Amino acid sequence: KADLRSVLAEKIKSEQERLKKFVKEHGNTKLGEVKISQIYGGMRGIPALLCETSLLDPNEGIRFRGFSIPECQKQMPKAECGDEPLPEGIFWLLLTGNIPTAEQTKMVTDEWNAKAALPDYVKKMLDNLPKDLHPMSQFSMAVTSLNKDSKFLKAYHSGVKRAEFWKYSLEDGITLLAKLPNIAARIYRNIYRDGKGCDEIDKKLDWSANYGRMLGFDDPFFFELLRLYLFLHSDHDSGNVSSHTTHLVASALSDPFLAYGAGLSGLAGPLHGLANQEVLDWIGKMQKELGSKNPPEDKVKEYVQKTLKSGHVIPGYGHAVLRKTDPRYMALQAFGERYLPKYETYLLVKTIYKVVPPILKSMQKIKNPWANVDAHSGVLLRYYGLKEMEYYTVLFGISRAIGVLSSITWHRALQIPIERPKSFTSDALMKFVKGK
Ligand code: NMX
Ligand code: MLT
Repeated sequence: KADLRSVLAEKIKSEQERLKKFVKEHGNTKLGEVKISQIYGGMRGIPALLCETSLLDPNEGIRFRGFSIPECQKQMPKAECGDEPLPEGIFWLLLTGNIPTAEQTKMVTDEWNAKAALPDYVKKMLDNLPKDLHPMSQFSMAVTSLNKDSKFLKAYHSGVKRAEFWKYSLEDGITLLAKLPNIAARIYRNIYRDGKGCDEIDKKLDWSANYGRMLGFDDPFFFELLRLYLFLHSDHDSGNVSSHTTHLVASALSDPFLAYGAGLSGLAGPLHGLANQEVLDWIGKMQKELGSKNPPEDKVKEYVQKTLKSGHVIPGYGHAVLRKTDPRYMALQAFGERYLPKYETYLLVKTIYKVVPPILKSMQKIKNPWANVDAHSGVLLRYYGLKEMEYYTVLFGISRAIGVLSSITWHRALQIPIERPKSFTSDALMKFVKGK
């Protein structure tokens, strides 16, 4: 029945020794070379980051501490009447590397429930923001503002030793995760429900069910979808924009609230987390223009071609690392097949999956023609009545916090220094090439 803090402290102690030895022995081993094209190409493929929590394989997709999505679905603790992993358990897994017991997972749920309440100043700030300010801007502001009571910040200024920093970062991470559903639900109710609804935690429920309830829903199948959603988006190695931004900011020893506030701003970009909003918007426009909720394949093909011709990307398709269909897409697709197989927009998502890859494959410049997670998440939320597309990325943001806050704790435990890669001017690169 060991608790999270003591399990983690043990793991950190042994990893500190193991990794110190590893770097001492192999610190000079080369992993690759950097080409000039990579400097101009978003650093694609440059092996440069440490991420202990998950590993992304271009063909297989993500593994969380070595466990694939189906393995997590099989082995992780579930809610009483659910089949999907509890995100609280994923937090335990990402932090410690071990699959928790049901009892250990419940300890996380209980702690998050106990710490969920928002300070009055955060509530007031959210209640006074303009309703037409994007939910992601509101989300990032609320997360940033929580740094007023950061334990890490306080510890840093009171002279706590560097070796102890991770403990205070962990406390901030737990506090933040506990409060995220409350923040997110308040934003939703303020924008779409005139501020009405509950913000009280039901201590008998898990994190996802409480979030669903605070959003104003009571369907247990929707709660199950939230568990799946919040599990799937939790981590995607550390090179993606939201994780890398969070790491970069935290490497300056900014506290976890500041770091994740910045990460959320990156997640809000249309090429990253905002794509789930864009997908449903694009599908809605297609349905309107073609005059059908589930248009035939040839019409969908024409619409896709038209989108590409107008210079837009097909949202939900392609990926900087993946070279096959995202297994997160497959997990969401399996959920759709099980619970809403006849829903017309779900059927259209299936048609799009049939039509888009061959078209993108024929455009040589596109490295990955396959669907990513964002191609499927929105349609499921919509089916259960969460129809406000502009809000979708907030769910992604609640989930991604699990991974990046675990990573901050590890980076502090391993005392990874401030990130500061070298940059060049184009003239300096030309001079370098001439001198060779
Ligand atoms: N539709 C049309 N064109 C595309 C697509 C797509 N789905 N994906 C890539 N391309 C283009 C891309 O814009 C680039 O064109 P150009 O050289 O003219 O600038 C070219 O193909 C080469 O891009 P890649 O090297 O294949 O992809 P890259 O690694 O640069 O970008 C994404 C990855 C994900 C940003 C890109 O595939 C994309 O814009 N997809 C649509 C948006 C999306 O679904 N984003 C969500 C990603 C997942 N997430 O959750 O964050
Ligand atoms: C993510 O989950 O962060 C996205 O798939 C983007 C990425 O990995 O680059």
